[in-house]
Amino acid sequence: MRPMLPEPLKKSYLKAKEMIDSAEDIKIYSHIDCDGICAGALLSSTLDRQDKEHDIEFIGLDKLDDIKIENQLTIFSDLGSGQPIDRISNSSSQIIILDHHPPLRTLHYNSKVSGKFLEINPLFYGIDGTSQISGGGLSYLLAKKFGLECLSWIGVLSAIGDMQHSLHGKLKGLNEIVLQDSVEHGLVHSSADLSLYGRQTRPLFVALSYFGDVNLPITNNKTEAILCLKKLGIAHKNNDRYRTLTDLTTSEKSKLFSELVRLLTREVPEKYIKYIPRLIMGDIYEFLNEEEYTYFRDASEFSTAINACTRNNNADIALDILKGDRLEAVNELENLARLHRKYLAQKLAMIEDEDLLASTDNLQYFHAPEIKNEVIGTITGMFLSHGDWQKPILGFTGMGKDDGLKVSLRCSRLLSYDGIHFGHIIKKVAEKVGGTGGGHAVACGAYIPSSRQHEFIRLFNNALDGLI
Ligand SMILES: [Mn+2]
Repeated sequence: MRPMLPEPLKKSYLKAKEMIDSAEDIKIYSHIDCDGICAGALLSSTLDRQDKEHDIEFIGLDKLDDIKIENQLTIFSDLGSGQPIDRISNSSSQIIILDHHPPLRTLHYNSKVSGKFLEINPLFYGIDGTSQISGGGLSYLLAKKFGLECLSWIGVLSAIGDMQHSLHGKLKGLNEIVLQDSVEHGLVHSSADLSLYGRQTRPLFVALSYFGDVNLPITNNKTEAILCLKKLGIAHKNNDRYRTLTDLTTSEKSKLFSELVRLLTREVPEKYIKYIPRLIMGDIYEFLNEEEYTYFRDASEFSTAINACTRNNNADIALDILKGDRLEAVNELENLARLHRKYLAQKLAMIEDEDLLASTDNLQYFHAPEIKNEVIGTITGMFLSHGDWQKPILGFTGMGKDDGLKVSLRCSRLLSYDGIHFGHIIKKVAEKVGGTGGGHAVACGAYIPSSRQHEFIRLFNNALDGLI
């Protein structure tokens, strides 16, 4: 069944459309991550089609305090709900907030500043913002009011970039409206399939060797991955070209599925066995207007490419690509992605060579101040397969000028399937040491004072007693 927008949410969208229709000078602030860039691209494309003059800027949450509201209408997307926007706005300007993060204000605030201030947040209506709708999804629902269903694929991409599918292996809730629109318009194909990362661009044996939720014989071992395929009678090359996951026939995929189940069953403790299929099967989302064997074709790979831009402060390249301005942007993106991969590989090697990984009873961690704080999460996630998959891994780095630390946590999805939500735990522990934190069950982070790092590790370890 098609999910429906709650009536009051529909009214809010109508109101947002009216505010845009009557504005001449518009500024968009959107969050600088994959979801935020998709949200910004959706809004900017929508305004372009209405011939509305506008500026767009991608910012981190820490920069929101510094902005001045000067335009007739300012739209905040994928951020704003958690910030005191009402305090920086002035009486002559109008504000729209489209955000799915926990709100500071109540719905009631909208009516107090009637006509000037509109905050759209699914949490006002009891709709979960981590698995039911992304920031980009909220922006798409506005684009839809202007009849722009042709942009729905960007809403799908934003949801994948925001990991909205991670717990259930598929898009749920209001995300399904976005998905159905994109399927009906021939933009997206979605099906249940093997969910190894890199289905369009990575040789299959490479994709297999990156399997990191559980340490298998094939993990970080390309030779073993090729042998595994040989044993199953699955060719790893097609003439001169390496085959990718998307090249496999249905029967080859089911052979590979059974083999992965067998390998995993041997490796994981009893309590995780029931979650194994969820680890290797899930819905995949393919963009039908994109060329095959490029990373634009697959939603997960596309979102990684966008993240490579945001982590290197090049949101504009990603914006151009999403808005269809591909000529130069694709080359720039490729350069950036190459540099990005090289940087990640160097830093992974450094953590290994310098033996930085330490562990306590319930967790493992490394402290690497030379790693850029924008990529500490990516590197922590990649290092998981080099450590003990049964414990979460925390990566610490410095914050540059001030003396705080940024910490990112990653863990095997099996831990979250079993009910642990690290985003909630890290928030509590960070607050105990005077920091802030939060995020997803399997990918989250915090900012803490440097002087309290050891206390943070000790408290975190204690918080996991009996859970791991
Ligand atoms: Mn978001």
